[in-house]
Amino acid sequence: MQLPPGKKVYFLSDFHLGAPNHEKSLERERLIVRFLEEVRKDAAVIFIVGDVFDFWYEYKHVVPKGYVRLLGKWAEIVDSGIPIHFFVGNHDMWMKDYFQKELNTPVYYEARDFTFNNAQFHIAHGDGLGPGDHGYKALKKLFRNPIAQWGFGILPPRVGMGLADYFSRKSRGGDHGEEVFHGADNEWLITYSREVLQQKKVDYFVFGHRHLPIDFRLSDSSRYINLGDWVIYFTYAVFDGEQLELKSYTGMDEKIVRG
Ligand SMILES: [Mn+2]
Repeated sequence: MQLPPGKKVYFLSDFHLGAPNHEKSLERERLIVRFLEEVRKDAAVIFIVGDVFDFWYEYKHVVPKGYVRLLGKWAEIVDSGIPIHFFVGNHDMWMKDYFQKELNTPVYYEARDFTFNNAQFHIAHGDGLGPGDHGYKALKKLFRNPIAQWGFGILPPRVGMGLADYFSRKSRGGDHGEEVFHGADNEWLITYSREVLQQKKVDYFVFGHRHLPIDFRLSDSSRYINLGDWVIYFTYAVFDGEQLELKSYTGMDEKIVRG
């Protein structure tokens, strides 16, 4: 896609709405909505790169309560002609067709490549990529299994959502502590990006999941961007057709890991 002059591509991820409680989540939701309202002025496309919700499960006729401000703004933006692309995260992979039908939003479960003005983007939430983490990869397989999903779906929502709440709390280790950069050789998504680079040209790898904003130079022509989160850092990436920049909406730019 060729961007019209002055138009930009925005990327953001890891809102974890619903956590840690309704009040705190609502505060972040309002901020996200404000951000989206600002960027729609010059956005050509918006990528939402997973973990929008701390937990999401769609029943056949029922979706989780809440999040109406975000979903309303989302619909408004898409209806105005700005596409929003959604990559599911490990916290909200249990999507069915609500986002596609109600919000006219493509939903991706795997990494995907996009081209804007000759720049190649490789985008994914980032969970389960790279070496190791075999326990999680097995769990993800189970979560993606249609029979397991069906089994969960026939539980009464009170039981299902209760279970989900328990597990999503557990998977966060109780709370979102501040993450630290483990070094280029120990960051799985850097390892993964380097492997992909052996096979094809990618200018920007864009992931979420890590909850740490990272802008890391992989080679002269390739960078790994981690979008951070909207829990602590409120970070997003913006591509203006030539340059990609990682920034914090709340002025926490000095927290971005640059390497
Ligand atoms: Mn996350």
